[in-house]
Amino acid sequence: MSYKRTLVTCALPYANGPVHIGHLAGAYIPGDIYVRYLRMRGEDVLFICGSDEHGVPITIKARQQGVTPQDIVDKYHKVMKDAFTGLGINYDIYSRTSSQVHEKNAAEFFRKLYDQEDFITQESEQLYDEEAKMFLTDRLIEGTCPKCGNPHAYGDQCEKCGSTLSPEELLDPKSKLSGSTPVKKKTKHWYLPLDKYEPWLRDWILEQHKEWKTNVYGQCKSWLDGGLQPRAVTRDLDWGVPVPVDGAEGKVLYVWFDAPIGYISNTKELLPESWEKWWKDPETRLVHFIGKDNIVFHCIVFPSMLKAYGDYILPDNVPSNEFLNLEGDKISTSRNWAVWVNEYEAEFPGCEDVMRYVLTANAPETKDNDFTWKDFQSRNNSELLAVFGNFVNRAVVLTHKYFDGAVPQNLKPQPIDQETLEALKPCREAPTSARP
Ligand code: B3M
Ligand code: ZN
Repeated sequence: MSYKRTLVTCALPYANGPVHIGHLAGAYIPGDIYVRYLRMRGEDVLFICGSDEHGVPITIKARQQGVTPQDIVDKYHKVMKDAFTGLGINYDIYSRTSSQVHEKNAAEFFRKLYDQEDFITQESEQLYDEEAKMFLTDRLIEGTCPKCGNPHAYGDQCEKCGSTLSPEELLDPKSKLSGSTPVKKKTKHWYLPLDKYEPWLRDWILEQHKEWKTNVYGQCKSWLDGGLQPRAVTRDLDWGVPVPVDGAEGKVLYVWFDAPIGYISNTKELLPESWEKWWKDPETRLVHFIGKDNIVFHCIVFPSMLKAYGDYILPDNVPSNEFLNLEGDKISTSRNWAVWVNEYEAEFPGCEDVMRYVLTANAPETKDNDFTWKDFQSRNNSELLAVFGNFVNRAVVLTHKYFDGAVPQNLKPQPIDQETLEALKPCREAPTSARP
């Protein structure tokens, strides 16, 4: 398949904290390198990102700080946007999912699937906090993990042993809002029946995309082999895109339903007239750069949504890195164990490329890697300064000393020069796609 243009997205970071080096190494620097490469080749490329401003963690943070969710996202949207700019990552647009364009677009997307009867509804009993008078989403419930005994497991996942959980499985569940023991209460939600898409997904991913990275392909295969279940796309919450149908008061779109639509909304905001060619023309190549915890949403859930909608293209590739640890320990926002990009930029002004270099040289491409300041220091001192800096310095000094500061014609090529020039010849003649 030959393509006319490439649409590159980087995962929309949650606006509940600044961006850290793990985010950079996982998705943002690889995405930016790829886009720089395409731009250098003169290809038609669009680079889309933005803040993901919905979801429960933002409401929790707002509650903790006694401010509104809007205050939180306003603050971190700016912090993240500036951090990316400081690092030389130039998105064509860095917007936000609280934008009007997005609210309208996400609601319209839901409405179309609703009208086409692509959703099913289910009434279920969910945990309710009688003190806070709120249904508790998975992340608002904390309890003991039944698999490993971690007392701080969330209603959807245990971060210690990595198990996927449901709130009912937690031992001794407590509401994170009030600390009270939640009770069960009935509520109705809309679900995307992923099981219906399973045969199609199996063919599309497992047969047609064997070239995807091993970690991405492997995760998809294990989800598919485990059997897909209908997934709720709405939540009982007052922060998010309101569900645009009757009988859905007090409900919003689930953040993982609206966030990927944000890629489309941001394209629409930037190019109100011509956005469709980037999303609906099969000659557009769509590539999502993400972290490995986002694989299922980008490879299984979002493609199913796009397929259901009808006329969207699907991602051609979804490159995802593994995790970067910090000094041997998992990076954690809640434990404040991270190198925050905004702080790094403030403390090491002008050294943005050093961080880019270290995170690229040490990229967790096939396995989790470790970032240490010792390694940062030695890569800076020995690789960038001693090897690269010295090479550039010598070349410049000697050019000044012997050739009046102008690059000389290579009048007497040595055998090594000849060999190099010969080796380069076929590259020049080959079509660009075959170049190394
Ligand atoms: N905000 C998760 C994350 O920042 C989520 C990505 C959304 S991409 C559409 O890792
Ligand atoms: Zn556990």
